[in-house]
Amino acid sequence: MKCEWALRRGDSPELFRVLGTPDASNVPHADVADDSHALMMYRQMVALRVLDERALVYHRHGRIGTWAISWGHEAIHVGVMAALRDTDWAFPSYRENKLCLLRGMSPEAILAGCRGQPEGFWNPHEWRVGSICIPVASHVPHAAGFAWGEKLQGRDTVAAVFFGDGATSEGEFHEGANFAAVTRAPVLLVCTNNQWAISTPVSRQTRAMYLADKAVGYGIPSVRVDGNDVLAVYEATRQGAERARDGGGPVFIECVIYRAQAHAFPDDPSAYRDDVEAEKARREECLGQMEAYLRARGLLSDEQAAQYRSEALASVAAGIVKAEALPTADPELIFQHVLEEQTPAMRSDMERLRAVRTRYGSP
Ligand SMILES: Cc1ncc(C[n+]2csc(CCOP(=O)(O)OP(=O)(O)O)c2C)c(N)n1
Repeated sequence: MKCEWALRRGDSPELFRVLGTPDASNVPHADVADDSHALMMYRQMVALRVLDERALVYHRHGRIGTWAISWGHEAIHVGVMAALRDTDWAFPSYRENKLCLLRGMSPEAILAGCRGQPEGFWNPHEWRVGSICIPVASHVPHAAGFAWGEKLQGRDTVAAVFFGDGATSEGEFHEGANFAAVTRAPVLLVCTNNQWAISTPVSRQTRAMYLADKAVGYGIPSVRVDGNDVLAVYEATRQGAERARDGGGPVFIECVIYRAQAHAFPDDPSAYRDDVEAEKARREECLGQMEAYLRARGLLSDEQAAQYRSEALASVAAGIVKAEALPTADPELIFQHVLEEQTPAMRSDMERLRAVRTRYGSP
């Protein structure tokens, strides 16, 4: 199954799919992933879904801070990571703070990060996952520069950078994409088009017909993929990575979904979004599609599905207990390890924090 890499779009808007129809009743032969590989991807999607569901509860308990919801984004996170080699790198935005889980990091570390504890801030070299970037699109140049550097040093590493539809309206997306194209850096520009940048719909972000069209101006081949179809995301990434590794330069992969949940906890989408649309998206979400596919092929039983869920639940439950047992972080940490030397503004902010703590007590 080949996806069509177009340098000129507009006339081929169809989404690349492997699973077939959204309810997966039309199941094609999987020439993409073997059975155990497909099951592994499903199991990873369950682990991410459970982490996300539990994070909502922990947030409401006040046990973690802001959490960027990934409900419905699992096929993109798992499909991309499963197609990379362990030596390849991923550059996440705030919504991909759980990518390290797919490389073997514990839920404890991810949850500790959401509690402001230093144990949650991983060493990028350990997991080959860059630090989370909160400023939208600011990590696209990081990925482009990193991949170019790897190429210059004769390594065949590929970098996948994750960002949303809103990020394609930011200058740093354009600088990073252009730089990657010119240097033929082995970068996969993975755009999650969930159709919302918080409360701003794509129609109010751009006049481009498709986000994939934005790659055209930079000479970057692109593909539009059904982001609810983990096998399609996997296959597009695999082909894009192979191309990039062979010196073909960057590709742009637009994964199309609909953000059926809130932007983050706390956010109330009912203020700006039609819930009928969201309800439809919830029925078509990726985990259900993969589950239907595996069941239709006789690869997944009720017992197996229940076991994957309960092992994920146990792991996340243990993770929050361990994270809560870690020492509370010193708030002054936010001023350290940012720049080699503190700027005058950082020093004065730190002094103000110290004054507040002296007056009202720690932390
Ligand atoms: C440079 C910058 N501007 C504004 C913000 C505030 N902000 C946080 S998330 C967000 C929306 C981003 O939407 P999108 O790129 O589509 O990603 P999604 O959250 O949907 O995954 C905005 C505007 C920010 N973090 N960084």
